[in-house]
Amino acid sequence: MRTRYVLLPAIGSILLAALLLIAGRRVSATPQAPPVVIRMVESADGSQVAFDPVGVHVQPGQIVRWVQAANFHSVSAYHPANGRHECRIPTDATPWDSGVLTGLPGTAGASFERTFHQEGVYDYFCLPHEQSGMVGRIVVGRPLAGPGTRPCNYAPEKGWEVVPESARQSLPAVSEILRLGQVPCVWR
Ligand SMILES: [Cu+2]
Repeated sequence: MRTRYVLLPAIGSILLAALLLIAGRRVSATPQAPPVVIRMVESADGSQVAFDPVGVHVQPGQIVRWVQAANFHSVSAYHPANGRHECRIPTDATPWDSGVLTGLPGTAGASFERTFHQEGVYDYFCLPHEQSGMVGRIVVGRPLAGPGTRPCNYAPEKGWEVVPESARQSLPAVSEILRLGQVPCVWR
């Protein structure tokens, strides 16, 4: 009888350890979705520049990596912190700005990455080429009802920079991004 009382807690501990081990394995065995790569490209005659794909749908926690394939670009969130641009990312999300990437294609300085955790729509632009319509849109999980789902220039009273017509034309519809997963740039 005495042996049983000694053994029971021991068995319990072993079971608990086994369960934790299985749980741990399960977590580490979950395949992390690979980064989504967006190339910053230029047309053959150099007259057009774009993020390609221009629209992507990712899952919360997924990494987006931008790679400079030609010319020099930035990856800058549409947010008042970035030169008083319009807020077009989820209200509580942190804005980002890569600055103009000066690395030549193929070097470490030619890429930028960011992990998106918060669901919603994120619009961003290239600082040197916003006027040329070099903008992009990312949907993380569900689009929800944040600023990125509103029409461009939705709050003129704020005095933010006006989103140029060329940029408006380039942003793919949220519904198209959700349907296709990735929307290539129009001139490709
Ligand atoms: Cu650019």
